[in-house]
Amino acid sequence: MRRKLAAGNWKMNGTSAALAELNTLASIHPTPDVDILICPPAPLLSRAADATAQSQITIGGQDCHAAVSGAHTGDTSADMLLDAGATAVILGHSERREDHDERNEDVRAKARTAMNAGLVTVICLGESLAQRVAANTLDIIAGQMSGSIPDQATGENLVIAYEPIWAIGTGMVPTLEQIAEVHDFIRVRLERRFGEGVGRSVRLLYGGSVKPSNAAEIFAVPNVDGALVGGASLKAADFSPIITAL
Ligand code: G2H
Repeated sequence: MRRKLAAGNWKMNGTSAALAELNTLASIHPTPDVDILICPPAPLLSRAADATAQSQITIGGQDCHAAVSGAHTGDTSADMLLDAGATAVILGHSERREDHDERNEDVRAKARTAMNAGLVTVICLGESLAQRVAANTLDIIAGQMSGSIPDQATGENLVIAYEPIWAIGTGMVPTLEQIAEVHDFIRVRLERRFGEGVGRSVRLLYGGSVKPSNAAEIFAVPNVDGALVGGASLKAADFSPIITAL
């Protein structure tokens, strides 16, 4: 049985004042029956970990470098994330793929390093609107899966987030049938590559304009094990009903 996961991606939002939202979230959900992961900006990580230390909320990074350490100005290593109190890291988000030209092989190298360090990796996949319109969605997802997911993936160290690029921060959400089609496709390919045991244990999140108003219907879709939530994770008042809907 896969445990549900509500993951919040704060992106480049929030300063120390935002940590109060974590206290509020923890007080609303003292004993959640789902996993809750918040990924704040890197400078907030250790204070976010401190703020949630007495709660069930876990903390994650939004990226890490493929190298273990070295001359990489401005970058953050997997070990640094762990040291700051993170237990997970988002990798290959479409904003990183676009803004930083991250290719599948870059994501795979980062994931390998993060898994070796002991982090849970939330690897993001998703098609552009042009790819969707051209009926290339499943081919794109297949290529991203084989290119971005390392061979050492397990049900414990891998979470996949399906995030259609055209649905991110736009308010546009795919139909439930479109979400189901892609999640089923990802599940089948995981089982084929890693075997049924691992393939069935990897959690599949949907991401892209998840809100309190649409969370329940998305969570009812087969093979949706939770959500990666951006804008609606910034305020406890918005994220809490999404957690409850899981
Ligand atoms: C997709 C998502 C979080 P939002 O990027 O990763 O953002 O919920 O704001 O669309």
